[in-house]
Formats: sequence, C-alpha cells, structure tokens
Amino acid sequence: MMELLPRPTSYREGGPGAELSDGMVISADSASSGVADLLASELRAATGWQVNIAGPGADSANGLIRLEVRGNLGDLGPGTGDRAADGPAFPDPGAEKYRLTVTEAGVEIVAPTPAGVFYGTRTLRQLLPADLFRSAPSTARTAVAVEGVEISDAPRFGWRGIGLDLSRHFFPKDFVLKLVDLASLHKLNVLHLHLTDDQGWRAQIDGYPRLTEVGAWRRESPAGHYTEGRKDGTPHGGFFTKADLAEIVAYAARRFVTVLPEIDMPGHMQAAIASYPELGNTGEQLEVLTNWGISEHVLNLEENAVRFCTDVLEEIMEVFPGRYVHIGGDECPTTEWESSPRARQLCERLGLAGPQELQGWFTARMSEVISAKGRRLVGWNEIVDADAPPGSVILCWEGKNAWRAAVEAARAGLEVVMAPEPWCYFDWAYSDDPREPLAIRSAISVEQVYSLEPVPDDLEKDLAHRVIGAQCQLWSEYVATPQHAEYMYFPRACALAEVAWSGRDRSWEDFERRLSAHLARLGALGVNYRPLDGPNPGQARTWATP
Ligand code: TNX
Repeated sequence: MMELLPRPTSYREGGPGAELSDGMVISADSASSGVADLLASELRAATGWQVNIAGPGADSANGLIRLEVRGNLGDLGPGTGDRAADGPAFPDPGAEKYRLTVTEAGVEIVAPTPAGVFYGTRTLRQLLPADLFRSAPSTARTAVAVEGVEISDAPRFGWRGIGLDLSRHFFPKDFVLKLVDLASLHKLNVLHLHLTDDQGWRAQIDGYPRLTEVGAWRRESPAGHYTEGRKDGTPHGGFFTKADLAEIVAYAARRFVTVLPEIDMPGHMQAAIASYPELGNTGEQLEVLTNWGISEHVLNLEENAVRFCTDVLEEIMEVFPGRYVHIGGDECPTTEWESSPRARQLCERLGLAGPQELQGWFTARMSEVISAKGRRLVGWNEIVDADAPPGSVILCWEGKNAWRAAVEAARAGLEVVMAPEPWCYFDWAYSDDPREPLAIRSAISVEQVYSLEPVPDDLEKDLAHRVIGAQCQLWSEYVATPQHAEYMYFPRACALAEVAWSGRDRSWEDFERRLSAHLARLGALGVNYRPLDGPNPGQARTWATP
C-alpha cells in the first residue's frame, strides 16, 4: 500500500494510472464545488499550473479529477449518507465515506456528502509527491503521475478530535488556522479550543468587556517546572475578537472541521473572577492566576453567576454554530463553597444535601441553556459523578476515572469521547530522553498513542456505539510557541488520527513505515515535527523557560 495516513479501509492496486498536468480540469457537481475550489487552489499553489474547474461531465486532455456527491454508495461502509440533507455530516461516520478510483481516464472521487468528497481529496493529495504540499513550486513540473488504485474508505469514529489550550498560553490566529489545515489533512474533524481558564480568558464577550480587558492578561508565568516555584516576571496574554473566532469557524468549516468551544465552569474560572470579583465566593480582588495547577477560587453559583454563564454561553453559541458546546466541569474544588455561608444557604434553598451537589445542579442549568438552542452539552468526565444531564457528551480524560466514567456514561445512555491521559495528553514529553524540551511530565511515545483502543474492554458490546470518538489534547502550561506546539503534536497526532479513523485492523509496523514517508509531507508543510529518533539539535531543550 502507498504511504497513506490514516490507513484507508480498503486499497486495491489498479491498472494504469492517470496523469495530471498544466491545464488540468477538476470536474465537479454543485455539491462538490467548494471542495473543488479548495483542491484547485492547493494544486495551483504547489505546481504553478493552470487548474480549471468545470461542471459535471467535463473532459480534459491535460488530466481530469472528477468530484461527485452521490447518495448511494452501495457496500461502502456502515452509513447511508442520508444525514446530508440535514446539515453537517458530523458525527455520522457513514456520511464521511468516499471512493477514490484512479484509471487512465483520470481520478474519480464519489461520496454521499461533500465531507466524503473532501476526505477523498485529502487521500488524493497523499497519492501525489510530497512536494505538492508546498505553497509554491519547489521544482518545475510538467506532469505528475497518479498510480492506478481503487480505494474505499470510511471512518471508524465520527468524532476525531484535536484539542488546543489557548488559556495557559495564547497562540496567534495563524497557528490555529494552520492547525485546522493539519487536522483536516489527517481527517480529524473536531478542533476543541480551550478558551478560558484560571490563567487567561481568550474570547471576546460583548456583555462582559472586562473578561478581555482584565482576564486576558496575566502579570507573569511560572519559569521552569512549576514545582520549582520560580516566575518569569513577563506579562503574557491575548484574546480573539468575535471576528477572529468567526474567521476560525469559517476556515474550519470549509475543511469540514467543527470547532468545539470550551468555556470551563464552574471551576477553572479565576480569570473571570479577577475580571468580575462578584462572581467569586469571597469578594476579594484576585489577579489572573500566575501559577499552573488548580485554583480553589471557583464561581459562586448564585443567580448573578448563573446569569453570567448563561450570557456567555449564549454569545458563544452565536459565534460557534456547531452542534456541541463544552462547559468543562473538570477539577472543581468545593473548598470555598464549604466555608461560604452563602453557598450553604443556596444549598438549603435548592434542597441540596450539601456543596458537593452544587456542581450537578449547576450543570443541569447550563444544559437547559444549551439545549434551548438545540445544541448538546459536552463536559469532562467529572460531570458523570455530578449527574451528567441526558444528551450530554462525556470527554473522558482522567486516569482510571476516564475508563470508569466512560462505561458508566455509556450505560446511562450518554455518548463518550475518549481522551485518556496516558495516550492522548500531548503536553507529556515523548520520552525520558534528557534532550526533550521541558514538559509537565513524561512520557507518551508515538507508539503509545497508536496503542489506544478507545472502546473500554469492560463495556458491553451492544453499547460500543456510544463511544463516538477519540481526541488528543495539548495543554499549554509548558508550551508557549507555535513551533513547540507543532513539536508536541506531530507526529503523535498522526497516530491519534489513525486510531480514530481506521478500524481495529491496523499494525504499528505498517503505520511506522507509512509515517516515515508521511513526515516528508509534514516537512513540505513546514511543520516542526519531532523526528522519530528524538529531537534534533535545534529542538532539544529549546523551549525550556530559563
Ligand atoms: C488537567 S484535562 C487539566 C488541565 C491541565 C492538564 C495538564 C483537564 C480536564 N484538566 O487543566 O492543563 O491536566 O495535563
């Protein structure tokens, strides 16, 4: 098999292949025209050729790529594609399948939805030389041969996620857009943006301007590992305006990536409490947290704080049209609630046994806000222990609890996405090699990521479909630059992509062989990936803060 990554469901070598050259034509039906535009601009950039777009039935002496959305693909995987009519394919894996055929007559990509056609074009790009991933020609080419193949492909999971923490360090918009490109190249379809936390608020909210005037900036950050207790004395911050966020969403949508916004509540809220002290439990003027770790300063859950969260979520849902809205829910200490007379009174008024029941009550309220807009709530696995509302999706991350919560949630009729730490936490170092840049801890190798089986062993077979995907996370306490982020993601994200897209029938040896070739593509795209045998001298220890 060619070096395709992620591995397609089926791949057959065909007869003679096709040739593409200057003046080639992409013939597309109207449903595929957006994908045709994108592919044409990528091919034009990399080759310098004229690439024409024509309607269905066009022909060309200079090479032809035909794109077509066709409802019935017969035996091509589980779904029928009948979701196409009611909006985004996500997360119906059946709607994302495609068939790619290369013969002397040209390249043909047929799929039940535009998303499927798009994934066919991602595979096609991998059938072309790695140099064609560049943004301008590196060498003059008159023609490119495409081998004869027949590929039928469909994802195993509908939710194939990649997460970025923008709070601990803010990243420029250009990097987020590049990450969308890289995600979609690997057929990942969810970009989870962790937009708020104790250490910084990153999304403009019209009703609460201080969130970005105050909450987006912190005085300083830890230097070195946080256990050393040193500080760098350097202010850090930034935020995205609504227009920035809308641009990211639109850029991602064009590449069939849904952006999942996370507003972490009711813990991990110190940046908001620093902006509006009345949201906290003590009234004290806090600063945006300059440490890593978990803050004990959490929201009070009185009416004004509930109103605040409602308003924020409503503004967020206007900017992010996707089906899912993430409200965090992780690591919420109850210390302040326990010592607050007002929190105890609130419990009494609500008829709750004590502060430990507050989070569940609050999550249910937020679920009403989200479902009133026809959306679905996503939360970290902690919300399973706080009566996760019906219809919510559980992102399972935390040690053994990730697996326990996944099983409990699936049995309770909820859907589950697996992002368990020892496979999916790309803030961990790749290895114990002392040359690795400073990281929160070690170690998750590419092979370790690849070994993830997202469906828990002890989950009943007939509930396996409740596991709808897998996701990797980059927490950014120790990652302050795009270059470093690329290093932490790649090539581990390549392995995660194959876990989420390809079936169980895959092998590390075969993946490793394909990955070696795939790295040339990442190189052509200018990705600062980690070489398989360890950091290069320019990467080794480079980003450790002094
Ligand atoms: C736990 S993952 C967190 C994050 C940290 C991460 C560091 C999760 C829901 N909470 O806030 O950044 O560990 O690995």
